[in-house]
Amino acid sequence: MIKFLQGLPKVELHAHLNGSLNIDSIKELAENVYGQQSDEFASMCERFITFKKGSNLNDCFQKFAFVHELTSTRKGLERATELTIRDFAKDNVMYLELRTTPKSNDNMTRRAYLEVVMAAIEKATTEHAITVKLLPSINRGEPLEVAEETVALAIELGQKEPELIAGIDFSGDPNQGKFSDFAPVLEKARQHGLKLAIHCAEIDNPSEIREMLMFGMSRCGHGTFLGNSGFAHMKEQNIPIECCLSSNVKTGTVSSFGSHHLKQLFLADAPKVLCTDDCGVFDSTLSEEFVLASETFGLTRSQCIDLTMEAVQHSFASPEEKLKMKMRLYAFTRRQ
Ligand code: 6MZ
Repeated sequence: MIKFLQGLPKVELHAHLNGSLNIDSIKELAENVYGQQSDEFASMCERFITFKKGSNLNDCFQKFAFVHELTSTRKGLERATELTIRDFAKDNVMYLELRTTPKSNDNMTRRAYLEVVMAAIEKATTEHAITVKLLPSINRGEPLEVAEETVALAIELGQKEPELIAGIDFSGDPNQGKFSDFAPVLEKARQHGLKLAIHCAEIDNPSEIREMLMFGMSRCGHGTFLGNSGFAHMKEQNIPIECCLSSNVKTGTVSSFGSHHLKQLFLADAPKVLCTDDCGVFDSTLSEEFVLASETFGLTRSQCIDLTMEAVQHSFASPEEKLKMKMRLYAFTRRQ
């Protein structure tokens, strides 16, 4: 089963750039770009992927600062993007939607941040058999003006490169910021044809969950606390839940793999996709997430193929790109 899942051409729809760099690539990046090679750095890498029992979302959010330092220069960001794409391609991911929060610092404006990532995606996709789309992220912990700048850039750059910029991600620490403050800027993005992937119900916040469901979205990140009525609503609206098993269990929002809501979604025949979230931080790969799901819930090969087909369907790819992915999946299935 493991070999089958590694070979399966996969679709990753929920991956944060700075959370997706795996530990070997972090070391490679640090060495290539910054000449970093100390024992202290190696022990920082170990701490980065270690989640003690009882860890929570807050522990997870503190980890991002480590990679953010390495991607705070143009060169670092460019290499990190290339390495991340290379690693997904190595895991036989044929289609990747990468999210990232544009950041400004002494080295780069938010515009430059996005331009560096876009150029790196173009380069990496000529070197690897993978299609990549970009979703600029709004970090709900940052001021509204930052979100407005991000959306304005996504609209402008998306008009120049519509095949590359597919939508907007709304993410960040769910204990920070209010969704209602960001709803108008998200609506603006939607009016301009950008799809919305919204982190919703990652924590139990019933009034915000209600607001988000009324607002609507193209895909729902996590959906952990949606409950039965929320799942029914998502099914009715054909909105898939992006399920991230290792992420949810390691951050303690779900107590065990066996109690993950992926099971409920299967039983309810509700739309769902399997994703990694931050495969670097959570020390996983998409293949490993499939292995986890198949071992925990007894998924068959054919259910894993169906799950991938669902991901193709719910991706922000064009009809032609979807057709190509389906052909690749059929070809793989015939070889089994
Ligand atoms: C919410 C998350 C997240 O944007 O710097 N991020 N937001 N929930 C999660 N579940 C664990 N995992 C990652 O990638 C890292 C950023 O993505 C968001 C956070 O804002 C984090 O700082 P980028 O590439």
